[in-house]
Amino acid sequence: MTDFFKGLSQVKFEGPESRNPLAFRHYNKDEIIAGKRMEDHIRPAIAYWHSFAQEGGDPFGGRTFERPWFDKGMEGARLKAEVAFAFFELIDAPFFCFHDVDIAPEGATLAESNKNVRAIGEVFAKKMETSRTKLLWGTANLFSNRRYMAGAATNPDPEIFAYAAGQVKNVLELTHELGGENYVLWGGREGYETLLNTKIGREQDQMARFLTLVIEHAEKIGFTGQILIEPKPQEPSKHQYDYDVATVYGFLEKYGLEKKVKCNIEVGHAFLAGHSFEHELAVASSLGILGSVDANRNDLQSGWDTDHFPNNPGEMALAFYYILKQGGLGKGGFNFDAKVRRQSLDAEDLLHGHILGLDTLARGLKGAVALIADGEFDRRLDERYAGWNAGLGRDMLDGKLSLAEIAARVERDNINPQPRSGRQEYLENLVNRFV
Ligand code: XUL
Ligand code: CO
Repeated sequence: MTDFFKGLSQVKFEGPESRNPLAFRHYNKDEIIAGKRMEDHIRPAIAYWHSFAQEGGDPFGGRTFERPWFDKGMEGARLKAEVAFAFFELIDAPFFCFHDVDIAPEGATLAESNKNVRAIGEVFAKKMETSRTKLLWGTANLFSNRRYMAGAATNPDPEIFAYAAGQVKNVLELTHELGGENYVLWGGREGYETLLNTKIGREQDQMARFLTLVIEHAEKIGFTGQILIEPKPQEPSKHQYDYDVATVYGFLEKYGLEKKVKCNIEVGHAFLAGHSFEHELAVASSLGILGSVDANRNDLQSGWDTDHFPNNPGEMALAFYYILKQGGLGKGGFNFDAKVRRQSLDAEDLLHGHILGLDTLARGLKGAVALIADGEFDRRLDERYAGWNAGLGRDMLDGKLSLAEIAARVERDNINPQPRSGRQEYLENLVNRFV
């Protein structure tokens, strides 16, 4: 048992009027909304790294958090697991996510590291027999250790590719054994700092080979979860190969993997790519590769991936709009890839962060459901494109007319189109009614 959360009890829904700071005001997991429990729409997950491994450091100073499991090797890792599952219960989380190095210390060799990860995996398996918290996804950290400074799969040294493969095999198998519903590959340092020492085409071939090996192994062991790539444009490498959803799709298609892999889209990463979060979701959904979400936000002034907890229900409403339109995230969910700030020292701060995130998602979800139920938003979108449903529009789209025939039609019918208002502010007002 751990007394890390001494004095704290499970966070409950108390409604918007509640003054209890350790209650949900909007997140009501069992509320049926658009035919489904709220929790089943959101499928929220706790990120092991940010909540239990993060130390509160920044480039100007080290650790601010004092956690009784820090610097204590495997004994510390066991205590950390104890604390993590106690937290899952306090916040009533249906899912969690982890990297191998978050859960267990690295050993002197791959075999030793993997053994440590497996030992904590056994602790998880035991805990999961009685906990309701399931595994949303597992992943391997192929970016922190110095061996990966020039990338993992895209490293010029094939032995590093091989080492990374050994790490991924272990975490993929553990993810499968723990019933994980997805396996995530974030590019980490798969990118480059300078072209002066980099062969882009060669590195992308390596990356595709690595991904193919992962897919093949997943199939071999009977893993039926989603394989997800998490796009990010920069940080840590100056140029990341998984820049954004469109770039990832181009990569997948080039190597024939677009039907096997989807995207895990992170709010802050979208923003760094110069996109809005909903843009990335809309693009992914239209390409059939919207798989899961990393929920957070960036500090808008810093231009850095700050991983704050989400606090913008309007942004989340537009996100949920695209998710609901494609019928949900399926096996995906909303992983809180978010950390409390370095001054947020106390155990209860972890609860405040997640309450903020969950209440924000709940408000976003409700807003999107109301927007869709109202119908005007969708109707206006349909009306804007209605010209394509019949006549000239339909014929051009169906390839029934050549360029010359279209040109002749314009002259024959004296077509002289008049611009129409895009009604942006009208639509912004419309959305505001529901968020
Ligand atoms: C890094 C990031 C990662 C991935 C998992 O920016 O988002 O935590 O989500 O490796
Ligand atoms: Co992430």
